[in-house]
Formats: sequence, C-alpha cells, structure tokens
Amino acid sequence: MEKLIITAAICGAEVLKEHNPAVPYTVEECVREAKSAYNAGASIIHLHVRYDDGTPTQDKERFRVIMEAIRKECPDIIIQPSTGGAVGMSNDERLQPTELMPEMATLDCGTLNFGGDDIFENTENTIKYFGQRMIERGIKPELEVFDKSMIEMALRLQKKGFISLPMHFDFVMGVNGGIGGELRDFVFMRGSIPQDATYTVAGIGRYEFPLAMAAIIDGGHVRVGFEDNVYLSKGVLAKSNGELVEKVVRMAREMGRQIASPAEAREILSLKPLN
Ligand code: KMH
Ligand code: ZN
Repeated sequence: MEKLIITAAICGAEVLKEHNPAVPYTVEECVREAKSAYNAGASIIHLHVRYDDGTPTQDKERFRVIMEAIRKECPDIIIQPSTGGAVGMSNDERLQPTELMPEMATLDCGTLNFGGDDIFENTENTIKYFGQRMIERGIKPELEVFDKSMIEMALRLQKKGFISLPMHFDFVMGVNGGIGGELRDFVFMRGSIPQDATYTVAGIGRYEFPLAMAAIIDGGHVRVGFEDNVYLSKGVLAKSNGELVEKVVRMAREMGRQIASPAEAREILSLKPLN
C-alpha cells in the first residue's frame, strides 16, 4: 500500500486560543506548531494565517512571512495555503496566497452552511475562477469537498478544463452543514471519486481519529490539526499539533502503514520534486 501522507491543519480561521491555548496566531507560534507536526511525521502543512490578535487574514505579505519562517525550520515541507480563508472574505482576498506560487492550495468545491447564520460561499463561477488561477499558476488544488454534491461539481469542472488531473480530494467530514462523519458517509465519499484520484480525510471534532483509521486501512491519506479538532482524546486537549500527528503515526504503525516523507508525498501527489 502507498505510504501515508499526513497533513497538519495547524491553525484554521475559526478555532481560538479559548478552545485550546496552543492554537497559533503569531509567526513564532505558527512556526512552533508547524515544526511540531513536521517532526512528528507530517509532510504537508495546510495553512491559514492570523494577525497577532487572532484575526484571520489572507494577506499575501502575512502568508509570505509565515511561509518563509516555516521553511527555515522545515525546509522540505509542502505548504498548502488555504484559499477558503474565513467566511465573508471576497474571492480576490482569498486568492492572495496563490500569488506566492505555492505547490498546492485548497480549492473549495461548493457552498455550505457554516454554523449560525454563516454561509461559506463558493458558487460555480467562484470555483471556476479559483481553478483557472491555480492552473495558470501551476498550483495543485486540494479539492475540499464537504459533501457528495461537491465531488460532482469537481468532476464536472475537471471535464470543462477548470481542474487538472490527477485529482486530489480532501473529504472534510462532520462540519455542521456538510456530510456527517460516520463510516457509511466515508464509504459513500470514497466510492464517489475516480479510481486514479487520491484523497485525504479531515474528520471534524470527534470524527478525526475514527476517520483517520478508515483512511489508513483504505489506502487514503489523513489530515489532522487544530483547525479540525483540538482534543487528543475525549476531554484531553492536545498540547500541540505534533501530538495529533504522533497519534496518527502510532495508528498507522499498528496497521502496518508507513509514513510518507515530503519527497514521497510529492511523488504520490505528482508534484515536482524539490531541486
Ligand atoms: N475557514 C473555512 C470557512 C479551506 O481552507 O480551504 C474554510 C476553510 C476551507 O477552512
Ligand atoms: Zn482550511
């Protein structure tokens, strides 16, 4: 079976220090969290950035500073900026980190309710616009799908030329407003993507580790991190993103699955090797 790619979503846009004091806001905190995940076995950092007071931003310069600082400590890590940003941001605001020509970035494939009155809006034209920018900039999209309908959207837009092959999906499961996080939901999503596509699964909250195990067994890949879940186990806050990654590494080892290095992750995802 292919080696396991672990992505660490270290920060997110919604989770706060009130939820877990180790949630990173500052440059130094982002580096600390990225390094803990990298040292534990993560080969991809899914990155949102904040200002020092915790306000989420898609500001290109803030991304540049944090990405450079992370690369100093984790030289070969794959950095995957978010183009989802936070609810309410405009398309061009969200796209700013793609101007830094990262190897990967997220591409959210549909609109969904996002708690309370919030709507995370991604119209078909938005997805086309983002997909086109990523093709022009040579960025591999991680196709974030929060429901089966978003897989259909991605497949349709791939046929129309807005998404390049091979496709890599991220099943984000258990968001209020999206698909649930039960095993039957995972089987449904996993069975809905093409044979030659790769996928990672991001289980939200209590779904994080059960869905990680499902992907480990199935030959998929895993995302964990404070963006999705702040607990190491029921009622026990994780001290770092690294602790969450370490748990996935232990689970994979028990199941006989080896962990991909960043170079191996690049090969699996058809990214260019680092020079
Ligand atoms: N913060 C959410 C509204 C992504 O990174 O592309 C969107 C999100 C998805 O986190
Ligand atoms: Zn995100």
